[in-house]
Amino acid sequence: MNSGVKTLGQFIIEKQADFPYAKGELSRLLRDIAIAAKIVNREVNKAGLVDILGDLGTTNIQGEGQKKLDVYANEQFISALSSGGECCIVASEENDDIIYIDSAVSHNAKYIVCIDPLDGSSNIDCNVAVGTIFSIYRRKSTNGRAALEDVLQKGTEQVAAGYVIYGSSTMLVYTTGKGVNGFTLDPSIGEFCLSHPELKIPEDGTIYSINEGNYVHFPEGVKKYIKHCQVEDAGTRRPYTSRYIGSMVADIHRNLIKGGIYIYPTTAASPGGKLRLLYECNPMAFIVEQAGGKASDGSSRILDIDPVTLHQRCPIFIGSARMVRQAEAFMQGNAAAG
Ligand code: P6P
Repeated sequence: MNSGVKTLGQFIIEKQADFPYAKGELSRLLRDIAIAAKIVNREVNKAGLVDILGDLGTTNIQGEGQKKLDVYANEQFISALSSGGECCIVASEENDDIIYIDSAVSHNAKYIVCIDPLDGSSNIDCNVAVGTIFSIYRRKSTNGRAALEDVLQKGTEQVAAGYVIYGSSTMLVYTTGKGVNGFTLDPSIGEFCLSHPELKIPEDGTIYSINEGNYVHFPEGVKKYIKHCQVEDAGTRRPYTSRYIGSMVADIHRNLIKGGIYIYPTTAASPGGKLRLLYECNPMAFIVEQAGGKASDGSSRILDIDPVTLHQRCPIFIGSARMVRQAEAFMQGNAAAG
């Protein structure tokens, strides 16, 4: 291996010094997640060649049809977290209730993992990028079995968060609260290698990501913000670019690299927003804030929302700080188009 290449494992060990109180548990937990991501990546990459495409004929608590790969990915992450021994509870988009990891090695594990094992999976059958999103908390309770109260913590309490994007290449991007780093999977050695050190999102951008098919039912502020994005002033300003993949991880990852905003507001079908707070909005908000961006529900910081239920949803405006502030101004009626 090229001596200049740093693997995820080497990086995690190097950064362990950032957490003097940690005895390596978080490092091992991150490595467990990376192992499962490599296994899921192998199946995602050969989807279409094996009988793993398409629907399973079941629905999850969200009422969404489960894809075979959704369930496969969920099983892989739960298995890796169970055998790794550092996690005591998993909260997954694919499971109605929290999953207690009661294996012998995990009985006094102190970490909670909230996960969307395969986000955007409706895109799998048409070969569009999909992702895994994870959020890690330390349990609050100090004795006995961890419980739902240990899971329902504010986003500000996260000790780590990350995503895997299974796209033209497979990347793992994560933060432990000390910046954001991106690792690209090198299939020739089966390792995630540091490729995007200290990722920072541009302060401003000209890409907006939103499903405009829901325009009629958008809040007025969102409609005005979209018109603001489309304004063309001869000589001074070109219209923004609209990019919407239908896979949150892919849209937010592109905006992280190039600058931009991703918005999933309230809609007729999702009056409380579509994206889930614990395993989609909070982890992506932690990452984007750590990269210098902003994430709100249109008025309040995502990370400050007090969770009440496991699968609760919220509207989300996330990306370049100036764009999110502008969208919030429209939502609060304090901005004019143009
Ligand atoms: P719509 C995928 O189901 C997802 O949770 C996000 O990844 C994506 O951005 C959004 O929902 C797409 O939703 O309603 O635009 O198809």
